[in-house]
Amino acid sequence: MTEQQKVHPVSDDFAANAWIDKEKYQALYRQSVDDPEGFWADQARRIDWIKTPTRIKHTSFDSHNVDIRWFEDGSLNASANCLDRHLETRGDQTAIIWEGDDPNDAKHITYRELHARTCQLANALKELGIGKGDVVTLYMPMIPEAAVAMLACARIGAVHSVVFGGFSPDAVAQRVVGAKSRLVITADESVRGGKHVPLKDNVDAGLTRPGTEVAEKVLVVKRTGGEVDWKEGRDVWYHELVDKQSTDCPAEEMNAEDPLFILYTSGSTGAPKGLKHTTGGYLTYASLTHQYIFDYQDGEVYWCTADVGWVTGHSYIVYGPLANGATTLMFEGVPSYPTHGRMGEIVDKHGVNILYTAPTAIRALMAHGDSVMDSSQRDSLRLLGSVGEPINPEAWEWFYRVIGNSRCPIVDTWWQTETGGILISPLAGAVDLKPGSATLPFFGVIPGLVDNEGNLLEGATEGNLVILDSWPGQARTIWGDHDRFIQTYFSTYKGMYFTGDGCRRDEDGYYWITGRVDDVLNVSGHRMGTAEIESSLVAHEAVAEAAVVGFPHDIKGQGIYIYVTLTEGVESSDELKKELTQWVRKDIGPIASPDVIQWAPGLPKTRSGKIMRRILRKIAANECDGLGDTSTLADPSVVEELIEHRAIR
Ligand code: 6R9
Repeated sequence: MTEQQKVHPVSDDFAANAWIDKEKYQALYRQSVDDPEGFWADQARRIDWIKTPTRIKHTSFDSHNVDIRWFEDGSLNASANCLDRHLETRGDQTAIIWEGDDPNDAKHITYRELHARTCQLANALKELGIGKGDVVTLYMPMIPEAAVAMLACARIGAVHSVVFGGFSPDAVAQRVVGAKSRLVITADESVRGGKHVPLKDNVDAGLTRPGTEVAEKVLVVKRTGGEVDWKEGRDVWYHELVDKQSTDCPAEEMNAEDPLFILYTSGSTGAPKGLKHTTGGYLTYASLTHQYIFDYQDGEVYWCTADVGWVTGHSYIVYGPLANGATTLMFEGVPSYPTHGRMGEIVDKHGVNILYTAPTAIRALMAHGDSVMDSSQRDSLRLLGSVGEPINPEAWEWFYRVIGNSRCPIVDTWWQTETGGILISPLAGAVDLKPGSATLPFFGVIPGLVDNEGNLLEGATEGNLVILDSWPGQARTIWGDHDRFIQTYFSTYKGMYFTGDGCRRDEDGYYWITGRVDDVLNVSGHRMGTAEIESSLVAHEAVAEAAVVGFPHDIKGQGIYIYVTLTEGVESSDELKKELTQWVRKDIGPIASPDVIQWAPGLPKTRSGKIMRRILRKIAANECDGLGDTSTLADPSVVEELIEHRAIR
């Protein structure tokens, strides 16, 4: 039997205690698609509403008028749902376990403390003049203050826009300008793998760019005590302003469709786009998926290894778990520090029951052999999860056997920044697992596969993954650019949400995501647009033209392969390669570091001047035999030249 055919059936023991078993899954899924209004009206009761919604679903994917509203006459506050409503029943329970980069650094924060700290920051934000509808940019380490900042914004109706702490000053600037953000919250430095990253310096550098004057204040958490420059009148120490505030702050009443946050993500063209998520539908969906997909049981310790800078951190470190009164673990560091056994050691130290991580992390550990897990037992684990990119069956089996001691089901969860929460995933008590498949849709989700003309395909087949109707967690628009939202997601295939992913469906109706079919790369689970990297490169004076493609990479999933045509008169050299590598790292961030740069005297183009990426992808993957039809090329000899000088790995 090949790995792909292997099935791990639902364990009876697991199903007996799970929230959802086979029967319940079938019945609820049916109801969710036959009667979405009734289903979601029921599910919305998990949330504390100030005004209970009566209008449940008002959604249209019509490309002339994309309009998505859920629970639109309801009102609530997300922070009150994550904090206040737990105070009576679980005020003294740990809400956040914080594990520092240094293994000797850890903290437990109860719901009562988290509530108090959130109120204090919320009051401080008000003192800084921030109120309902204002956008606050967070550029923070993985410290509890990051969650506090998100919740404090939500409490007063401000909209947070989190920028991943690994991004560059320019990325911060771009997002501050794009969202007209009035305040930036950051820290002096972050600490990862023993190294310090100068977050405040990066903010300072970013805020020299034109248009960033909108950011009137910068609130700075003292994390390391490292030296920082100070701009009087603009910069404020977090502890000086926040510690003196009252621990009481009423939660603002928000309409269900008021924005909760913006999160920027990469697409196939142009600059990153800020997806807008709203309050009622997002929170309902994050909370429901967290409970059922991770089968979260009261009192368990749950750990998602993502960063709050990504959507996974929003939905499954902060909002989903806290809305459910869970104990959520937040890890500041990296899984390889101080040793490769760290992940397992954290599981033992805090008695983690549910571990949600990424294939790239699993493959990195796997490369060190089974013995990397010798320093831990991991007996507390009950369920494992994977997210961010397709998980290859070998990595799946290793995750299952070595990390999970062959005891724990794995949920391979497919979703996107745009979807707000998980759309395709097994429920471990209900769905037999096939390594490498995200299996079946969650409640209310109707996936479809279409050919390139947009015809819906039936049965076992392969095609482009679309979603046929709305779900409450869906992004409502691109901040400030609804036309781009429609153009990007609803015009390729009329009347359907296009995910950008390719997918196969097997004879059991299981979905197997095959990866992006657009010009988006997925490097170590991080999304990146080839266009972003290209526009960074051509801004360098030595570069006349650049084309970026992905290639298969053992650990990262995809690596970044760059073809560069130099400006007339510029000599190629290894130094120049290093310089271009640094250029991109500085411009976008270290996650965009090129793996391979190849000098290209010319790029393969059609007669109309379009770069034929298909050919560049093949050459990068060392698949030079099956290049397919090159007859439409303006100059086919370019291809020979590129093959001859390709970077052999
Ligand atoms: C949550 C998140 C979204 C893209 C998505 C797809 C890939 C995510 C996956 C997966 C296969 C999975 N992706 N989960 N591919 N199997 N379980 O990662 O959001 O950063 O927006 O990336 O990631 O290609 O389109 P985001």
